[in-house]
Amino acid sequence: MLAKGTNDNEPSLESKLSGGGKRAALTVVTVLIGVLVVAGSVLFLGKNQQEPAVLAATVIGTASTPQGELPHATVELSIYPNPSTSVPGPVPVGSRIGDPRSANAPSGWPFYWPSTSLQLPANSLITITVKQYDGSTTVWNNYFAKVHGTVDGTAIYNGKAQKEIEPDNVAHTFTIHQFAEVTQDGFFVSVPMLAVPSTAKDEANGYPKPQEITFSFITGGPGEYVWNCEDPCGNGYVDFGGVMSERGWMSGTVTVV
Ligand SMILES: [Cu+2]
Repeated sequence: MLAKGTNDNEPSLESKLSGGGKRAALTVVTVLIGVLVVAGSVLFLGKNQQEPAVLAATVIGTASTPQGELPHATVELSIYPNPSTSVPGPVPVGSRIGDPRSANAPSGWPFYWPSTSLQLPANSLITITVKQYDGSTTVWNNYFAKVHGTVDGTAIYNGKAQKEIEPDNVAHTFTIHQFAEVTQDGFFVSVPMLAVPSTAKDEANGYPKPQEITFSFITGGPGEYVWNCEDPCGNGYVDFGGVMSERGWMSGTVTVV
């Protein structure tokens, strides 16, 4: 019975070959699918991890500075607590695929707008004006509640020059924090962004009246730098994960040309 059954069940050479052929074909198809998935993911992630469109400073003339008469350029930024119909916010990047926070993260993540990729002219006075619409997150270190690296050590908060703000009134910071490469000029600027009071009511655009922060600094020679928010507005490890490390939201590049 066993022998008969075995013989009966023994596949013919032809079917063995076709079975093996099927398996081989299946293996090839499986590998091909894998290759396509990986290639597709690389393309997708690469496309989606590109920096946001560059926001170039507008040269408006010259200005007298402690370093003499220099070209003067301005940049206008906003910080929003969440996207809206009027402010769509950054496009989610591929790195968040599979992240358990991805389902609800983008809508509740604050972001700099319209871009986190800034381009500034070299050896120039740069004035950045920020309309800040977000609430506070207390900084871990009061160093980041102070103004560093601006022309006179101050930033202007709603028309008033200040060297620092209350640590628990910091919403975010704009900090060009990267240690310069040996071929680049040193470049460190850090300005705390004043928070909107928690009692502030939303206006017609869905956001409260913003705080206006203006600060000026002088660029050196050409170079590639990185800026980051240093106020722990994210999640994960000491609240520096999530949005804090996300290009397009709370970190970006400063290219001096
Ligand atoms: Cu932040």
